[in-house]
Amino acid sequence: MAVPVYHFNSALVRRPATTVSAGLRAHDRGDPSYLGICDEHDAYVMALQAAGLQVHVLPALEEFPDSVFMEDPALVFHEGAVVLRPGAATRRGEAEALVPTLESRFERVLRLPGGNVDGGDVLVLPRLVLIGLSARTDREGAGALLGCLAQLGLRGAVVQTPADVLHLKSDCALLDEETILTTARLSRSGIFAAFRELIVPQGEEAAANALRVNEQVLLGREYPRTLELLLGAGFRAVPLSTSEVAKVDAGLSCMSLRWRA
Ligand code: CIR
Repeated sequence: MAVPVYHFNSALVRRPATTVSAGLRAHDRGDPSYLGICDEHDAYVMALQAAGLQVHVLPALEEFPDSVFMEDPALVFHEGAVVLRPGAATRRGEAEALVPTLESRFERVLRLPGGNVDGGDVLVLPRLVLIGLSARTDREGAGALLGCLAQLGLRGAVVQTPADVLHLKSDCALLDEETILTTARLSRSGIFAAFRELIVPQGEEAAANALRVNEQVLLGREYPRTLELLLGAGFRAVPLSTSEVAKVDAGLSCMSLRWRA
């Protein structure tokens, strides 16, 4: 049987920059505190290690406030890596900065040939990679990414990220081979019709940015009703604080690149 796509043994993370409080955000809820984000990041790294991953910690990039959200500038798979072109101008240089690290770890490192794609818009499912069009990911980039995926022997499909939602994975996470955690607004699009869907309770939409890693599901500590939902469905949920990263529109999937080496 194929290894589940949420089974990993390796991860890359990047230390938060002291400039992180200047990170991009759609609505102002106050600046996050640098030390608060460091605490959340430390706990996140420990949770990945506790789940069995070897975590390689890259140094902070002070010139890029959002660089701790290192899922956005690249994609990694067992089959190889893809260097992306983030849709926000202030984040473009994060991709180039990752190239030497990726080249030292992956035999195949492809580069998105055109358009823009943020990794947060890419959801890896058991037999398909979904690419969500959003304010950060355009049609040209999604088309170019389909080509890169094909080169790696992977199949992709393009879907729509809901309006006013930063990234596709702001609103969904794969929980197991047949189950997705998602918001009501994304569920309505029908893209997960082939799955069993667990819908996050109203008011806890940001909880959908969860992360299945091996036997555990990392979940924002701020979402008790979603925690109950996951525990009730038999998942081993690990609550982690995300209140500081949430101030710059981030959650648990954004802070690492994960793969099975
Ligand atoms: C941004 O707007 O790019 C960052 N402040 C947050 C990125 C979060 N990344 C993600 O959802 N994959």
